[in-house]
Amino acid sequence: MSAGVIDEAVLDDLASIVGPAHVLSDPELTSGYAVDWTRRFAGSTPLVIRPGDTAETAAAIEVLADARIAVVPQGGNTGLVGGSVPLAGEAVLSTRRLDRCETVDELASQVTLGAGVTLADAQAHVTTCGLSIGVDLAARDSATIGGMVATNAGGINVLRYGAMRTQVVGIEAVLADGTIVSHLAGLEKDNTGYDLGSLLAGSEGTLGVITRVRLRLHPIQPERATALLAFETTQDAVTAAAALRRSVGSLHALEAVFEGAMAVVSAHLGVAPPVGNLGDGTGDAAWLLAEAAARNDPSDELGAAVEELSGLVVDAAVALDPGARKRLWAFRENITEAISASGIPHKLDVTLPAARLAEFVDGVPDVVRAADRHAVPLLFGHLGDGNVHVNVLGPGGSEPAEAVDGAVLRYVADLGGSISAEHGIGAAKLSQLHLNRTEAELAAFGAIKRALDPAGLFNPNVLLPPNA
Ligand code: FAD
Ligand code: 2HG
Ligand code: ZN
Repeated sequence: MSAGVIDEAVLDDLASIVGPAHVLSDPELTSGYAVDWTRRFAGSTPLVIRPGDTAETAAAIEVLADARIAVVPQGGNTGLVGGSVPLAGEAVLSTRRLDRCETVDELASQVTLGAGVTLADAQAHVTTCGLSIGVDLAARDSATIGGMVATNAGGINVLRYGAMRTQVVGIEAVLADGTIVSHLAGLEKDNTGYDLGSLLAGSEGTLGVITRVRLRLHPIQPERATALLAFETTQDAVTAAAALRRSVGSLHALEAVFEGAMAVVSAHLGVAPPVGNLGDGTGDAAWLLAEAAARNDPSDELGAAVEELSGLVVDAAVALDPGARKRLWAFRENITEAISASGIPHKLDVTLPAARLAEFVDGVPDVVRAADRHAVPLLFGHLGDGNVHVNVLGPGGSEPAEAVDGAVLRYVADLGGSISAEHGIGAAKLSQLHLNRTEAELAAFGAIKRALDPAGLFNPNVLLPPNA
């Protein structure tokens, strides 16, 4: 089912649909579509198709379906689980030309966007109406709205607005036989059967190509206060995070950086954190980055809550103006880039129940080292959501042993957590999905997949184990 050598007639048909400039087969032009952001996942493709609208997408998918050519939908290619690249010679359908931002519906506080619109462009588009997209993440300049729905992306504001699925009030998609399903009215109350938007959210390109999305928007909270808080132990940081969630009504983000990751990002930035004791990267120090956002200045509310933490916090730096806030955020937002500059990590993106969070953070380094004694775990994440990013590097920036992934994910499952908090399953965690999903659930997933994609042409090596 991989594309292999493509028949000339298929190429001609595709060129007549999307235009010859948007059917790429020269390896010099296609190779960038075949390697993921982390460089861990790389394949090859004989064909990249770049449709300009939904009708072109549908016609192109119909041609691929007739020729039984498997296809990987790709947006910004910032996914971190190997789901966006052709690992078995599939064709790639790039959504980047589906980049139309429709007029903001100010009465409904909603907007319909092409799947290929980047988050940054979407945000800029709705900001002019005093509104914002509820999901924000550091890959905003490249990640697309379609990709974010397909992965049910999380990011830094989930504790306030929920993840991407929560934002979706309408969807348009092309199914495996080229059928277009479109339900974009955006009615807040609409109980007319199955919710295809919810189903496609988190489907990772396995059920359809999302072409347009209608999102619910949120009033901009223009006044911001940001605090970087330093702690001596994980438990202190976890206890403080729970207290901030309870006491700060305007809490907008609550992120954590643990010592190893802080050491890497500080070295990358060439700046020491303004508070806390950064050791050699192997100690228990922890930092929380808390941001409050409201219509009126939330600094008193955040400041009072931080005062209440006096027994736990070692030191605190508070920033109010955009420049100072950006300098604090740099210690969190640049971690992924800093790690990538040091090597090719294995990325394990997990959620723990609140009661097991500190135990996990303190216990996981031993679990990693038991699987690969040279491996280095680097931890950070969206602590307000119980979401820890465990990045693991091998010696000299090499990849760690594969056994690390299974060991960490089994540990997560044993503690009652999820093996994927926000990045998805992709190709990276497919063989571990059974840790969180029962046989009955996997069978139901398989039945849905076969109903919507009977020939198994959409992203065949992603999310679902082969026997599901
Ligand atoms: P891609 O990488 O192109 O694709 C991802 C998956 O979606 C693939 O399985 C692909 O087949 C499928 N897909 C893409 N577009 C479509 C479509 N239109 N229809 C159907 N399927 C489609 N993620 C978070 O959740 N939270 C974060 O905080 C976060 N921060 C990040 C920071 C950095 C620096 C980087 C590099 C990544 C980060 N990510 C984060 C991961 C990534 O940005 C998200 O997964 C994002 O949603 C992917 O969007 P994309 O357009 O790049 O999708
Ligand atoms: C983040 O929260 C992203 O910064 C990326 O989800 C996490 O690099 C990672 O593992
Ligand atoms: Zn994240």
